[in-house]
Amino acid sequence: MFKKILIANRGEIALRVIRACREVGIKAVAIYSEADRLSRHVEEADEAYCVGPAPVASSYLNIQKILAKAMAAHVDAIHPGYGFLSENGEFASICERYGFKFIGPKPETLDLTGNKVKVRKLAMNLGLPVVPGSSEPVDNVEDAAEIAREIGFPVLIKPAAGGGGRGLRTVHSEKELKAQLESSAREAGMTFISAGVFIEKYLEKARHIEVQVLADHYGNAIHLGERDCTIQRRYQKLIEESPSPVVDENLRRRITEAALKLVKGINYTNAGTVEFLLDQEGNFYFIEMNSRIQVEHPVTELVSGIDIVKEQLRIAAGEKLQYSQKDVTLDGWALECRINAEDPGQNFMPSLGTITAYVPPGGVLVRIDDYVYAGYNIPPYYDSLLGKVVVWGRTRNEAIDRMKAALQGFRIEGINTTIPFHMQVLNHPVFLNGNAYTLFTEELMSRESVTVSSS
Ligand code: MV4
Repeated sequence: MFKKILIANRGEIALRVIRACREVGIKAVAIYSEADRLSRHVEEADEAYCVGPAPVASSYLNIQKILAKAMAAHVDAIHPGYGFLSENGEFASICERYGFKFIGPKPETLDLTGNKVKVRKLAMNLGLPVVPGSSEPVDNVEDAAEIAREIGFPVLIKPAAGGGGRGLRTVHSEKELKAQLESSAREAGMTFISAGVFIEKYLEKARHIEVQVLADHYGNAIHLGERDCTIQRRYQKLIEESPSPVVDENLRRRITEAALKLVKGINYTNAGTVEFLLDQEGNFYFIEMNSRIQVEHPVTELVSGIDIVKEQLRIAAGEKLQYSQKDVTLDGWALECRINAEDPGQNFMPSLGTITAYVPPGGVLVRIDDYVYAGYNIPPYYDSLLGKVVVWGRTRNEAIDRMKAALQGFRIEGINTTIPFHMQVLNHPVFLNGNAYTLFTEELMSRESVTVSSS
């Protein structure tokens, strides 16, 4: 096992990785930007190094600086967390070239899964169901129109290298196609379409179901069941749960089998997530693979009892998976609510400033993954996630009641958070009945206004 690793991240995930390191007996080295000197990940790490000014390009994305600190600290490996450099194949390969294990998949795997057209084609060839659409990148309006006519409108334009919903465009008729192709390419950072987009049938009222996997360097791959991440707003997940209220034993067997087929087909190693859409007829379709630890990993940890970050460390250190599929038992129900510094009453606008009071809830089977404290000033440079409340219940209803009680007891003053939004969803019949779908959040927010209170 490693003796010392560097965590190339900040916020709650940096703390999460530090905790896993402590448990395994690894020394944890933090990096931080000038805006993060007072962050808890800096205080909790065994050592910490400043990597530059607040903007991410000068700090958390500054490969030169990060590697210089890794060398200075004599670490064995680098954990990238999520976001930032976590799925950057070039970073992974530079780490290895400098003699640091990258705690993630091989660089070639990152290059493959980072290209949604390539991974879609590979999934198709492996026999996974994919959403009807283009099997090659589309670089002109004529080809786009032909595909769209074939699969029927509405269609969704997706950038091959996109992420976080960037550049996604729904198109309802042929006359919108040209403008939306150009607008998608522009938002994805391309000056023209340049073979960087593809087209899928737009599945209305779909659910987002993803399968957590673990795969070692000896050909062993297992799944830890599914997560349901249907409650999103503008492609930002807000509530996640495991299991999914709409997945039965039969569907779980088929969707996890498909996920493992892809994992084995691409010789994946590391923890990973295979994303699917589930339509209202119960058909599932592969959409993409995330080759990193994800924000919502705790719901899977609570139903499986497996520490996914610890498994990442073991896999990267060259250990064999300690569990076979039959050793994995999924028990009960877990629910996660993301606490963002945003104002749901103001279209989820970022809420900046100083947190004047901060008392997170505790209680039976309530887990808080956070990084802020009373007096903490939220910098404007990074994402708005302050932390996550994750609960376990024997049943979905017990988990929901536990979550509501926990959120009621969460005291955050000085800024606005997504807590009032969560309370509204947790009381909404569509969520309670397990009937949420793609646009549920947007529709909910336009129909009913969220009453904002600061507790
Ligand atoms: C889709 C889709 C409908 N049809 N693809 C969401 C995140 C990003 N990875 C892709 N996403 C979607 N892709 C096709 N062909 C709808 C979404 C989607 C979504 C899906 C399930 C639940 C909530 C959602 C919110 C926004 C977009």
